Amino acid sequence: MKTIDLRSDTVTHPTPAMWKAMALAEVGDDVLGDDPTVQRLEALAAERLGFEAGLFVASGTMGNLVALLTHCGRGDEVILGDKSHTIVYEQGGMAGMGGIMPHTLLNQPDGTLRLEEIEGAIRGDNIHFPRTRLICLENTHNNCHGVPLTAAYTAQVVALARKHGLGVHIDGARIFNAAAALEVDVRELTRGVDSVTFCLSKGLCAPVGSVLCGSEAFIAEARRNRKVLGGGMRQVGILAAAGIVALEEMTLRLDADHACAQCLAEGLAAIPGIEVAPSYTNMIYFGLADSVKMTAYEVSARLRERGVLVLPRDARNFRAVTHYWIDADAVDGALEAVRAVVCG
Ligand code: TLP
Repeated sequence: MKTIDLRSDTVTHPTPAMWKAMALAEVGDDVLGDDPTVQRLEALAAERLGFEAGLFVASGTMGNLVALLTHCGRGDEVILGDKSHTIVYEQGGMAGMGGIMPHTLLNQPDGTLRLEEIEGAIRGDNIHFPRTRLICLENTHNNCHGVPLTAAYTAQVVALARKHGLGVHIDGARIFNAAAALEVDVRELTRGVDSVTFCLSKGLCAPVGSVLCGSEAFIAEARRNRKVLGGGMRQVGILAAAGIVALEEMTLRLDADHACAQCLAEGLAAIPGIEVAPSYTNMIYFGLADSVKMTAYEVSARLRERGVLVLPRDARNFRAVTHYWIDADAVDGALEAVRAVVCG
């Protein structure tokens, strides 16, 4: 039985072109600055996103943490969304590792933070207050159904940040999905911001890694912070080689994942007992109607028996994510399994 794994785009295995690139990668000691493949990836990533420099990191979580540690000192405050990955799924690393204080604002359903609420959250110069240093956005916004944030919105946040002397960081784990969905060059979505982390190991299929991009000076400091977290890797060009393929080839095909997500969302919506939220990129959030007496955990266990993996989010709701290894047949297979389990 072939498994149809829709739990996340993080489950993607390397493509044949990546295996080949990894086998042939030229490597060196990257902590000593000697790995030509890592240097190529970092330069390519910086160029693609419109920054001076890039830093290969082990994961999206590490990229975000390194960015926050580089922007902020102990006691400084960061404004970010209450549904952001950084606040929900990164162990409070900014506080634990950096003594940085999160100031959360409500994420709107479209993934944004209200501009007036951002402005209201910025601290004045007062001996009692922490110093506001940074605003963090997430694009696409995972917990807001994978919605992309527009270039126009980002520009407004950047203008606000400039007015108050703050930095802007984007958790762009899936920023190439956002660019594909909005039909813009990814640079439109990063224009004016100080740093971006994007992931190679999600929809772009590389086995490991993310890249943090910023100015030369910012990345030099970020390199120190990566080292103290144990993220200085040696002959890591083996992994960077897959990242280069991810950037050069896999960023060009994300529309196909979004089209599959639409098919899956439409098919799910047609199944009695299933309620589907709007889907914008490669994520489908769906739930069980009251008429279904099983919990989402029971449904997902029964789907697993049929070789279909989805992520239950709570007792009534699921997430499914499309990616390179999910084609039209896999979508049909998943729909057939959901129909069989939910409708009996
Ligand atoms: N997201 C994972 C889980 O952690 C939830 C997933 O399956 O979606 N930013 C965003 C927006 C993310 O979605 C993720 C991973 C990360 C950062 C962290 O990346 P990694 O897993 O590489 O540390």
